[in-house]
Amino acid sequence: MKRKSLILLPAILAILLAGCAKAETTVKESPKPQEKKPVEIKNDPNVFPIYSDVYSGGLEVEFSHLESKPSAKVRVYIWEGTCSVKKVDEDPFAGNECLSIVAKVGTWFGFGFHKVNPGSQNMEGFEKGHLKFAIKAAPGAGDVKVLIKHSYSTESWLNLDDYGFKADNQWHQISIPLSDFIPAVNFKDVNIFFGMAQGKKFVPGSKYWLDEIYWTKD
Ligand SMILES: [Ca+2]
Repeated sequence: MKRKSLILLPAILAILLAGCAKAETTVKESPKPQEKKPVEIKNDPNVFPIYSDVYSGGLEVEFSHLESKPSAKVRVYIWEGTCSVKKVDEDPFAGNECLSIVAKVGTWFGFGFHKVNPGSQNMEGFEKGHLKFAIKAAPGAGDVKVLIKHSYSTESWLNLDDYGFKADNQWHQISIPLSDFIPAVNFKDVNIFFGMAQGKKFVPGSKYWLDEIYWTKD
């Protein structure tokens, strides 16, 4: 009798282990309910928010395709209708909302936060600072580059590959020294605070999310 039990033991263990393994693979997280959390608004003289629902102290922004704010000092333009830009509340990097960007079919896409009324801003004091933002990209999305436009018509672009961009469906906080932009930014006369376009490779339908875009003094 004892001998029979010993022979059966490995078989029983195998069945138990198989049961455990199966249980692990079928576990699913239940979806979290969407709820608006109160956001503690921060104010930091070293942070100039371009798009944020966490930091105050920025300029009024109008998304020209979504709303009309005649008093706005910054206007988001979608260049030649090449993408959609929407405010969404799913999985923001911080606060309660972020931007969802989807490239349309075509050969390129881009959009930017343009200074308006008037079309120029003196940003002296940010020479040693950073352009900071969080970006998430769906797997398969093309790479992207970012723009600061200054001196009325000078465009300084930087490809994000060197700054931690990955199309892996995860948020990545990017921090670019403002002194890295070439040609060097003329801080007295900034016309576009932040622009984004496809980098080396355009993939129609690429999906991106952006959140918490700031210029910082440090
Ligand atoms: Ca946010």
